[in-house]
Amino acid sequence: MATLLSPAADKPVLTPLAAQILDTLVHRIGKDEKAARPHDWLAATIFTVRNDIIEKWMDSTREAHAKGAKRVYYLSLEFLIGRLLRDALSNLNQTHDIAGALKSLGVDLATIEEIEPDAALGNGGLGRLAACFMESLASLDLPAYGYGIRYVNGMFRQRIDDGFQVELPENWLQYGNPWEFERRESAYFIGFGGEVVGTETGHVHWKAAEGVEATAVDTPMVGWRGKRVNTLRLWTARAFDPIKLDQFNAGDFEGALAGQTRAETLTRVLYPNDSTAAGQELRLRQEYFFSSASIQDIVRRHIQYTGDIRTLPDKAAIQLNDTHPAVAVAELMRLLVDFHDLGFDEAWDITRATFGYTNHTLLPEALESWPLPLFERLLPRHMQLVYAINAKLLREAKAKGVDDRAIAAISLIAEGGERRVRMANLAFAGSHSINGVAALHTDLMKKTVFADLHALYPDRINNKTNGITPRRWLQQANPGLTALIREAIGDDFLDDAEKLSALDPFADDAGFRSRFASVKRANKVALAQHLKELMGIRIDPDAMYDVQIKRIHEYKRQLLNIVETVALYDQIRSHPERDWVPRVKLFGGKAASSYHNAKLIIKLANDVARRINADPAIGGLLKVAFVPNYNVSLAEKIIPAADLSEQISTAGMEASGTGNMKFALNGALTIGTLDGANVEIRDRVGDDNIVIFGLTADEVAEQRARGYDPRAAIDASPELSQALSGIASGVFSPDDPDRYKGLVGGLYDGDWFMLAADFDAYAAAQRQVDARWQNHEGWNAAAIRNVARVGWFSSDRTIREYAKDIWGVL
Ligand code: B1H
Repeated sequence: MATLLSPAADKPVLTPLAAQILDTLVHRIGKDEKAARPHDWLAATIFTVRNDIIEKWMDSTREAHAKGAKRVYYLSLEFLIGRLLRDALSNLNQTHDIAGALKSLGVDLATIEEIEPDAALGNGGLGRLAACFMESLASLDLPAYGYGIRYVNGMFRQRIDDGFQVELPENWLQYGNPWEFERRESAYFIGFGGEVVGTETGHVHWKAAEGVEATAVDTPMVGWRGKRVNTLRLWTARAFDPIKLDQFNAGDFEGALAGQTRAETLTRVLYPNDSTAAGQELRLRQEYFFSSASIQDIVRRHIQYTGDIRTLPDKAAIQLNDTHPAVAVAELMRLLVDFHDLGFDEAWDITRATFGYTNHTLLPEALESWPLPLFERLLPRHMQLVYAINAKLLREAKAKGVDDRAIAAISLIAEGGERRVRMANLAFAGSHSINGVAALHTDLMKKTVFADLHALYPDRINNKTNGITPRRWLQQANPGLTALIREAIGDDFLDDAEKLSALDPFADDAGFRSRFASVKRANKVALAQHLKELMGIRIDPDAMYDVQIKRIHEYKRQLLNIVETVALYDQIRSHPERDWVPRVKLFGGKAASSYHNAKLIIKLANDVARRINADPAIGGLLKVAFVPNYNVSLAEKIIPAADLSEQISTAGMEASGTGNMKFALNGALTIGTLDGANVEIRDRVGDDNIVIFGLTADEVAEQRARGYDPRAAIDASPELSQALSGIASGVFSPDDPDRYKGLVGGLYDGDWFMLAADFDAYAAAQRQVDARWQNHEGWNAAAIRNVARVGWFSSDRTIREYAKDIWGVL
């Protein structure tokens, strides 16, 4: 090392930080400067930054312990983290120093940041929300743990082959993961199957037939300004007795390793469904595996700190991220009753005081329920407890005069047909707080899925409108805009996003508008460059960037956007003399591998893009692109460059949406329905700064009840009829003219998502968007007002509300 630090004639002296990175490269990675590849530099940089983080991490843990603080536990089957290096550097205010140190070593920080793999342990909004929450919990200095699964293969990588989605495994751990710490000492036995037996003491005991070991793997979660570092604890499965020595010695290598393989299967892969319950046995095993490990860990920590299980609700708040961890309710009951000798009623009070449950969807196909025989076979003791909980619940309801219909709706067991365990009802019954994720969604929860439970427990349902972390989604993703805002209003907004409101008057300042427009344009140029490299497409930064990026789902209505694109294409061809606004339509998103229509919609977007982009008659007025492999890192590039944000779900179906918030914060205007958090975005930015169209949730419900006739709606709209018949007749799929017959036929036959009902309103709204775009000053003023007025959608605000109203930690 001494030679490296000494001023050689041709080498500048290294700063201590640069020397540290180099030392890490040599002694941890085992490479010298010459042999080091970008991944080696990335690892060396992360290991170096980590040292600082570890110290803050230990401080945070010690402090919470010393204070006897109540801890928040966020249980989630998904954490869609993305990359961590830029986030950690930015939150620690080390970006400048590390960039400088690397530069002196001939390494470009941005280049190595770009090769860090995304931790994509989630599907979409639900998983990303969990990641934003982890960041905000640390930023607000709240002691908290995230609990989940360390999937070896997270979200699949999407390739587009000839317009079709192909799913490939994403091996995010292939170069190792310098952020994680395996904790072999924190390991728990997780049982499955077997039977429940009585003991001499009158207790019952679950004798599991098989078991795996859950081992903790910890990742530090750094808060803003490095205030606090919390733990994301992900469980990995290993065979309890990895190599059975006797079998091994007898030469049965395969048999000896079979248990290991079976155990590892548990944490191998994330189910790639968004908004649909998977229903397979492996999924229930995953759910129980991570719920049990987490609850055992929480109870162990509590006993270690206090020695008294009865005070658990004073020291632990456990939040269930949807029903995926709902079996944790039964698991805590099992530990309290079977291992801590509490009576059932006392255990139930403790359980309910400890848990909160967040509902994220009303879609019937997403509401988890498990066939009773499967649940009983895998978790016989939990089945008994579910029955006991149900008996208590239904007795309470009966005593309050609830009628038989409502009793059936409240029951944890769905009768009629195959009997099933209803996880949402279990989560509701086992929690003192049940929250929705946007005002409209919470309102609909009370009126629909939980109507009867709500009538019985009217104080439990509450709203917590989602939020996003402004560190990742403004400061890090959009440094240009961040710098401009700092110049205008100072730094207060960096610590409190609601202070962005000070930017409001700048919408009337022509000089500021012009600088704002320059920042947006620079972001568009950068995106154009990226997409050229990524997919060979050329897009004009002076065109309007009109973006719909999110999971592909019929209720999100990418099809409405594509069909309108086709209609616009027809219009431009018929009326080339009109003053059309040049548009680039960007689509991105993954379809669940088994979701046929979603995959067909991807192919249609690609078919439409190919045809339109190759048509010289369009003269560059319209460009369409489907960006492959949409993920968190791509979102960070696309959102700052967007002009128009497409949030066009059928009203009543998108619980909240969070992409809508990210776009508005980056100065895109929203075209959207009155769905999810769009409603609250409109309330804050004002009617003049958003384009709202279409049926309301009430009107959707009304039309469906009345018997909605899509054929009539289609026939009434010449534009829609023409676009649909073009698509159905193979104009965009000459190689397979019938490809979209079924998809279009489905609209005529049912159109559950009300595409036809909303089409004309949507097309008209798009022409209104065009008109607004023609007035550049007006557009930029509205965009600035969006930035200034959506600070409330910071996840800091959301977490503060959870902390006060649900967890009792603020
Ligand atoms: C949301 C899901 C979801 N809601 C089942 N529900 C899943 C359901 O693998 N599964 O079985 C996975 C995910 N995800 C989303 O949550 C909502 O659709 C969004 O509107 C909302 O913004 C987001 C965060 O609350």
